[in-house]
Amino acid sequence: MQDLESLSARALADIEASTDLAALDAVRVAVLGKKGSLTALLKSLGSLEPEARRTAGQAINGARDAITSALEARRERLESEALAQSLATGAVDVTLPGRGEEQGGLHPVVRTQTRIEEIFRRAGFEIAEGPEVEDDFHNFEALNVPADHPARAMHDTFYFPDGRLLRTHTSPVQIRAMRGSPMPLRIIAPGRVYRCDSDVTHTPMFHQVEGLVVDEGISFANLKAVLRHFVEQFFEKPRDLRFRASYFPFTEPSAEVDIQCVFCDGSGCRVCKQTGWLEVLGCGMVHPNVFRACGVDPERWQGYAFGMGVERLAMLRYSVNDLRLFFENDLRFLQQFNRG
Ligand code: 2U9
Repeated sequence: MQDLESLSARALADIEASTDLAALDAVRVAVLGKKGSLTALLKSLGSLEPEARRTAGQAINGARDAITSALEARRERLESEALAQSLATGAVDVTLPGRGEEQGGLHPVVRTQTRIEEIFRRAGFEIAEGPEVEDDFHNFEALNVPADHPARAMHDTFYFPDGRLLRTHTSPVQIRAMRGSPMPLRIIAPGRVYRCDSDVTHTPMFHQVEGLVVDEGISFANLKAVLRHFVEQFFEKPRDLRFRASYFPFTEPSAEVDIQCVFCDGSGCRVCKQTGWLEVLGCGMVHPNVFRACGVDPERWQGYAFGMGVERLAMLRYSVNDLRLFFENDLRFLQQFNRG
């Protein structure tokens, strides 16, 4: 009985002295656990006479109830203290101003591509898309690029082991459109193209917008009018255009198009290398062999086509002097295109 009194007095004192839930639980285990001090007393009852066992048993049970309710009361107290403290330290001042959010923006190349698309859409063109993984027929054969043409060499084209390839221009989109829909046709084909080429002015992936118009009685004059309109819209001022004879396998005749320099208006500057002209486009009349490869009668239908590099136009529009800036994704560069 003496043991019981001192044991329960110590237990109650330890409970009161516990300052956190872990310490309190340690007290519970030390007293009421399987190997606890009170449990040991209960086990020792077996050696007593029945009368003494009953009296001692009642006393021990009474002590256990007192300790259990003391544990429970202390636990509630500690829990409410912990809650109060976490509310006090973790309080959120809802009246503080927010941290603000950075708004994302479109990449300058995408902005330029969309700008080009919109100009042609307003002029009555539809936007056509196609796969970036192409086959030899749509990327070369149907475009009158003979098997021994330098553009087919391994160093220009990314080939897959099965003979397919990454399109080197968006022209296969127009081939698919000509083969898949009735004439007339007035489409532009924007998108990524790939060439096995990488230096200061070339990246293995870049963006093109190509255009194709097929109708009866189409002439080079229609091509010139559309390109003049496009250049004026894109640079927001009328520009002189210069057509230099050139060669593409898929157009005949073909031309490269220069515009009056947008920085010096033609008087000569660093950007136009003192020539007064900037090369921005290639174009021509669709070659009869291309029509034939698409099952379109070249006696009845005529067409013009053109192509432009989106990165090149973005550089001119935004005065960017290094192509590689578009591909480094440095936020300090990119954020300049999304202010205001
Ligand atoms: C079909 C028939 C003809 C597309 C054309 C160009 C001229 C051209 C270059 C400009 C700079 C590519 O981005 S660039 O490297 N493109 O000069 N592209 S005519 O001619 C076609 C296309 C499809 C069925």
